[in-house]
Amino acid sequence: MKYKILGSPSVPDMPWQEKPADCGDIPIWRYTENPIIDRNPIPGVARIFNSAVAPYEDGYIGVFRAEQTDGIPFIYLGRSKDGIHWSFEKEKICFQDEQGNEFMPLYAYDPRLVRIDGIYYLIWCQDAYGAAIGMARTEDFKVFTRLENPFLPFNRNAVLFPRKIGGTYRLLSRPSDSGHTPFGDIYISESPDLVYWGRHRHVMGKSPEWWESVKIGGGAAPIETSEGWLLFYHGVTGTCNGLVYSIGGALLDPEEPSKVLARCSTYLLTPEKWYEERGFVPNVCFPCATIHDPDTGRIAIYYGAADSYVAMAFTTLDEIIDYIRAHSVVRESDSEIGRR
Ligand code: BMA
Repeated sequence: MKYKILGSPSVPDMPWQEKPADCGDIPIWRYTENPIIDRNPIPGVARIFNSAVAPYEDGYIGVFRAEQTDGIPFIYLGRSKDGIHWSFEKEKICFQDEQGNEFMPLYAYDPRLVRIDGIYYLIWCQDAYGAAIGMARTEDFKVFTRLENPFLPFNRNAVLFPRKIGGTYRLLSRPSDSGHTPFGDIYISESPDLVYWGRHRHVMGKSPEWWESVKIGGGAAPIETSEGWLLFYHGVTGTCNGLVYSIGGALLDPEEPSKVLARCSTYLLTPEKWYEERGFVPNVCFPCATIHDPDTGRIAIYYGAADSYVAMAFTTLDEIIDYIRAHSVVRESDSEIGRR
């Protein structure tokens, strides 16, 4: 292995398939049994997609965007022995506030899950008189304590870094509008305590590359590597038939992650398979999590497909970093500190 994954525990039994011979130039290959979560997975839930997982105890745990049969999304907890076959709790996660009172958002979608210093944090999109970021912590996946919303509306696609950098928590987000948002760049904010957020910086914007020319948004929690923070994100293009969501990749500066070190000018994965092209919202690949193993450099990417399914794809750290660098175009708005 040329490069190293830092700060993450070993995951010796992580889900994995070797790269097929016919995978072509692109260094990401899909799991052959995709999608891993099919329609109508639990009574009262029509679709699960855009969801996040993490190693936990002797298996895996996850927080899942579950679109109920009334059309409203909430977050459900799921458990798996192998990271591929999941069983779900029958009821959506019920949060409590810091005083112990029950808290249920009006809706909740696109959750991310990250462990910092032994505590798991959930970050998602919810209503705060407009689409905004919700946040909660849990230590045991039984009690979920809702924290203050980090930002004012409108904002979506929040992704927390898995450790403090320079003594502060860091959160990527995508300021947006109240609808389907025809614009959007990724920003980063800092907090000493996960309550007060500031020092907002621009990280990277939509680009002149056509596949990400409408908007971009954070995806999986960044992976700390010897080469910088590896970020899988989504990039969106517009067509006469609607938006198309692809997966992109970038490397951010280890100590000042508002600076982009490398950014792949081409997509890493774009809708091509039936479960990506056909569904409730066609042509969506929306990454929300990775499982990665420092001992082997293996990375499994979990992504929502067509707002209908969860799918997986694989890569290795060496392959993905070499590919991102070989195809990197970093523009001035990516490489400066992002403060105007
Ligand atoms: C975005 C979010 C995602 C969704 C995508 C495509 O705005 O709502 O949850 O996957 O649109 O519909």
